[in-house]
Amino acid sequence: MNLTEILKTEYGKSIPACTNAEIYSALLKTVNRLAQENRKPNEKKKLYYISAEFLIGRLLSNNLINLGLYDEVKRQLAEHGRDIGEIEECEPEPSLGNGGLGRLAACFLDSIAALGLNGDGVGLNYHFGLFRQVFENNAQTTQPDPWITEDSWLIRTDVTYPVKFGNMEVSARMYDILVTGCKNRTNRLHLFDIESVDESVVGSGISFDKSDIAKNLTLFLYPDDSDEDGRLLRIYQQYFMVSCAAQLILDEAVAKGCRLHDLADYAVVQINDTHPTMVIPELIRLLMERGLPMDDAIAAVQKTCAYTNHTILAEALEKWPLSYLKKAVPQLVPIIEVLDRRIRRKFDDKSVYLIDSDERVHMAHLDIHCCFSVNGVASLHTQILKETELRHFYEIYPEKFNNKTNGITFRRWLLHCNPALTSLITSLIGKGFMEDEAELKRLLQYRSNADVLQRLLAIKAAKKSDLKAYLQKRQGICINENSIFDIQIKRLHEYKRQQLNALYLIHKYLEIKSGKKPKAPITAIFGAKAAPAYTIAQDIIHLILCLQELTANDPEVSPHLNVVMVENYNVTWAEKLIPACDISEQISLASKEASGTGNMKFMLNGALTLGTEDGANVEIHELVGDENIYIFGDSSDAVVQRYAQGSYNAAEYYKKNPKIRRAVDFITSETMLKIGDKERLERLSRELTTKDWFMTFPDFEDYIKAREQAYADYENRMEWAEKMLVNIASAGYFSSDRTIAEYQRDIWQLETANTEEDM
Ligand code: 26Q
Repeated sequence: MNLTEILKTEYGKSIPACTNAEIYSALLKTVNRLAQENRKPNEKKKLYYISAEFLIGRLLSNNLINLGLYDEVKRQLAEHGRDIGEIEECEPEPSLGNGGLGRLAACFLDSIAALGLNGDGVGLNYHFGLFRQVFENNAQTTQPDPWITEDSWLIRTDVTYPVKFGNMEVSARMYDILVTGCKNRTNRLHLFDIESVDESVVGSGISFDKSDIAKNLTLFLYPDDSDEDGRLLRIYQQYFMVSCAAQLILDEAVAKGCRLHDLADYAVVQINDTHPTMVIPELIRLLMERGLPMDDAIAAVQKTCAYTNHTILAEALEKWPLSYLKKAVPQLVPIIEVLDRRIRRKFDDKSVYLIDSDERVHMAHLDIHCCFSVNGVASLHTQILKETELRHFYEIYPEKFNNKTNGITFRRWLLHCNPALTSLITSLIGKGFMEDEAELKRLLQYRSNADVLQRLLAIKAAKKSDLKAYLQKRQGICINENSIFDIQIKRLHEYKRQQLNALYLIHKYLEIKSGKKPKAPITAIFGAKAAPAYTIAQDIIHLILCLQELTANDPEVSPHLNVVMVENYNVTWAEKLIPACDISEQISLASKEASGTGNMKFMLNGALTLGTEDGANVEIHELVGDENIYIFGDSSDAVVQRYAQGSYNAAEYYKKNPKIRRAVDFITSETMLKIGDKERLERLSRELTTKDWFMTFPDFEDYIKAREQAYADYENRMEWAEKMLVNIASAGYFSSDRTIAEYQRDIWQLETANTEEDM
């Protein structure tokens, strides 16, 4: 590829004469042209990965890497004094996801294409994404986050479908984003939109007329823990998405000669959490409309659909009032009722019915009965599903349950975000690990090689100084690059326990004020968006922002401890934060985090995990061993038991433990009330002392101990570097290429050129 030539044709200008935006635009067009020229194999069977979220991040560099052009483009730019990093900054990041589940879907698309599998994503084209987070007066405010600019990766197709609701019909159009694989293969992410969408119905912030579905359907992605009036709209969105998906699936299958009975030979549908569940009754309905008897339609769909569960939090399992479904999608209700009646006849157990006694439809139940595969996303998570949460279903369908431990794409989370580390690894063990991630283990031979360990530390130090510069530029915040970078970045949720981290920081602040200074200075960094209607989550953000102000302005404290919260945390931020991290905070209440995937990205980039035995932390622990991770807190068994007995009493811990009391009392101290909002701080303090539903108090002392141990170990730089190396070397298992190979082997069974050799 010759950039000079491309720019000459496009603008009649040389590289130095073009603006960053012009270069970005030309590269985008070139990448899309090359990707479209790639092989378009039309294998018989195809995977449809349906998801309400695809948190794809910026695409330029990722696509250049996948097409094998990145180094070349970077070199040509550099020859003319241009920096590819600055070109990247022109790209707006689409915020088409809340967090882990959406990012997982994006990593999976990357790996599906990389492994040469015939699989496309199906989702929605939210014009304003989730929301853009802006801090004002130490609180989160929300703005629309438009990302569809003139130079967009979206390609308008001529595929359109009608979608009928109870009271109206809309017209859908399909837009595509190309998904580049590394072996000359291009898959697609299909994002459906309504033709009648109207961006002008958005008022101030992210408020808009929720009733005018034909205009607002694809404006915003709903935050988890959504408010009541958004819930009906969420059903409209879900049905719109799956009706388009179902029509696409049937059209493509029929075009390849499918007889409807044999749908499963042409399509496999992966249902990403319960959000796309209505694809099941919709496919049944459409098959019947095309002439299949109901029994045959149900049988065909059952052989086609597979379901992934991403949560054990009861409150996050979707249950839609039947009355909502009757209003929005009346055509599905008779089908759901028939399925429910059959289940009632077959099983004498209320806990597995589709429709409960309050007339609510349990979407997960519909998935488990009507899919041929049900999987959890980490080994502990799958075990908890089998033994507790979905026990009754596991007894009925043991053969359906399987585990697929999550993974991350190394192309974005190592090659792209940490080129220096990538080239160190390559210089030591070659490029083989890019194809076979297990080869990373070969790094272990260098665990006592002082030169290698020094280079590892130097790369980390360089990434820390890059982050310092970026934070200065973006937020005008100055951090000390010689401090320990201790980072917690993820959606804000009580079960993830950002409040536990904050309590530690208060504890540390109070120690410093009383003269006990830490050996090395500490920079505690947070990044998190919170659902606007989730009050306590907003209060926790407020607490963190107050601590940021407090530590920054106290000359006695700031040389030793700083708290920083990045604004509008997203994939782009993650790419800067993760390579710079020393300590990765993975401190959810054991049993609550299904897997976590940030934990894997940190590990791969040489951060050490400070975490509970939860989600994939358990597997990280097994892989690196006790010496190379900091594990604390109650086990998931103990937690499950404590919930079952209803025996937890936060007030008692508060009363009996002076460390807890001092830290909690500080939240509503004079010092804090001078900075923060009384109502917010008091509500948060009350929540902790009277409820503490996610049990921060029982883990507090152990957490302090583990964190102090990590900070003490950090002092011995060579031993620390060895721990870093062991983490990197052990991260191969968490490649999403491995995860996708398992989905392919156990669930999808798509034909590949050389199926035997691949596995
Ligand atoms: C539901 C109903 C109404 C509105 C919103 C929602 C909703 C939206 C998003 C419910 C859940 C989500 C997102 C869940 C999620 O991100 N789960 C995470 O999935 C990751 C990938 O498997 C895991 O690693 C995380 O542990 C899990 O929390």
